[in-house]
Amino acid sequence: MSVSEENRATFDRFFREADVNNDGFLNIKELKTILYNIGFRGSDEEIAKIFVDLVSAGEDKVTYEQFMTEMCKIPLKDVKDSELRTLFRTFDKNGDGNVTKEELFHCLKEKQFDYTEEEMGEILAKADKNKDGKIDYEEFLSALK
Ligand SMILES: [Ca+2]
Ligand SMILES: [Ca+2]
Ligand SMILES: [Ca+2]
Repeated sequence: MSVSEENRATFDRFFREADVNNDGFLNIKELKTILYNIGFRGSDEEIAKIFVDLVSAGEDKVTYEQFMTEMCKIPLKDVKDSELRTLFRTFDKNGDGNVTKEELFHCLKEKQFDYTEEEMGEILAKADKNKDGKIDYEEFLSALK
């Protein structure tokens, strides 16, 4: 199993964003940031376990290649449904069950994703399968897969 091109681009972005000290490696704190970004809400112990799985024996940081190879083992679709719902709700500000363009833009900006208006439009268009201009929960789920 390999990371699809699309996921690779996403994880590449996550990696660069999470690598706050810019040394090209991820320490456990930086890994935690990534996992939170993809909606993982595990305990510190769970994160520590993932971290240990990722690093080579005796190392205390994750390389870019390890990260890319291993990320496919934490598929987004396996993140628990309740956690995805929580993530969905952070986008759906007014709680009506749909994420509008404005809500999506607002949330991505809030999360400091450096998307241009055009890129965000593309994300929305891609996720919005029934073309009603909004993302419902089902569309949200399939967009993450
Ligand atoms: Ca780092
Ligand atoms: Ca809404
Ligand atoms: Ca829709």
